[in-house]
Amino acid sequence: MKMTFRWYGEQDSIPLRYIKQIPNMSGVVTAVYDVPVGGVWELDKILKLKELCENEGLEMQVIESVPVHEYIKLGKPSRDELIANYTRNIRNLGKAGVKCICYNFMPVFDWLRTDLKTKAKDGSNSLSYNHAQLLKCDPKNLHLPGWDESYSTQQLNSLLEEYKGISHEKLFENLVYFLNGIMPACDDTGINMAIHPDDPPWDMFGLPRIITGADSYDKMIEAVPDKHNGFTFCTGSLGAGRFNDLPAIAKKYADRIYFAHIRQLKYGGEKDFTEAGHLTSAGDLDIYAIIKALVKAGFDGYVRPDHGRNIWGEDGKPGYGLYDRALGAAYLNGLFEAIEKEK
Ligand code: DNO
Repeated sequence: MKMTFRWYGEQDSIPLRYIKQIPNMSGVVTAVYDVPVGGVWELDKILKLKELCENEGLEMQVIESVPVHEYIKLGKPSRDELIANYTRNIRNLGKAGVKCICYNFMPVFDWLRTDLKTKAKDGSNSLSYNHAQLLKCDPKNLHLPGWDESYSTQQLNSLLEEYKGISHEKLFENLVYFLNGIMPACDDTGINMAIHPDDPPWDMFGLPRIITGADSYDKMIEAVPDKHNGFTFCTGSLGAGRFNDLPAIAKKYADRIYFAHIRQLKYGGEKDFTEAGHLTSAGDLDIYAIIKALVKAGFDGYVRPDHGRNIWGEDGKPGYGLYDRALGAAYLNGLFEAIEKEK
């Protein structure tokens, strides 16, 4: 495995040098942030970003994310042009030595939480999700913490309107159409596409969510068997669905898991959860069993510690501060070393 760390580009408050100082850090996971969704990432922009990383001794082999335009998810006529742009991005990223692209296919919203600073007894804070609270929100006038409010209320309303005609099946068909359009570029460049699961893995505000567990993985492989069609195995996203057996998923799909986001959850009510420190003992996911299943099944992808708490007085980007993610990386390094040596 290769240990990596998410870095939000030059606007990130965490310097690359600090990331490099975390033991065993091979590189960062980053993106071009100043091109609107659907646009083309010019090669020189990508190379500049790569140079920044390499100057600090870090690789840039994983991109998270190249976002997918809503019109591709909706299957609108302009999708062909947008898919052609996406393909150009894949080819440019390939020229820069990128090996893996993380993306998602969630309509309108990415990950959703109801609180970004849930305080624990020890004074740390973390993200949490309360289903009853979410149900009280009006999607047409949404002010959820952390949600990237990239749409005006009017744009959001018309998007929500358009999604009324999109069933789970239709959304899945549109995903397959998209994948078939980009696979030739992946075959040529060797880039692996790694879809991120829906977070949390259930429908939101009546919008369909289709990447929710093992069944979705089976469907995707069956529809697009190309080896470059693979997964970002996110323990927190899949784990929020109590129906998911994470070690079993890790074992079954290890050869298609190109990227692993490892984090911990503490369950509350039936659908509620609070994020926690990475250790198995800190929550309800058996991180040890998950890593063991990955390693034993021959997993050889990229790993990153996922959301951390804010600790030691840090007031970092929710989920993406330095300290707790660095502790997470150290813990994961230890688990991997122990399990690999025992193999
Ligand atoms: C949240 C992240 C997601 C992820 C995207 C991938 O912390 O894991 O926002 O980057 O869903 O496209």
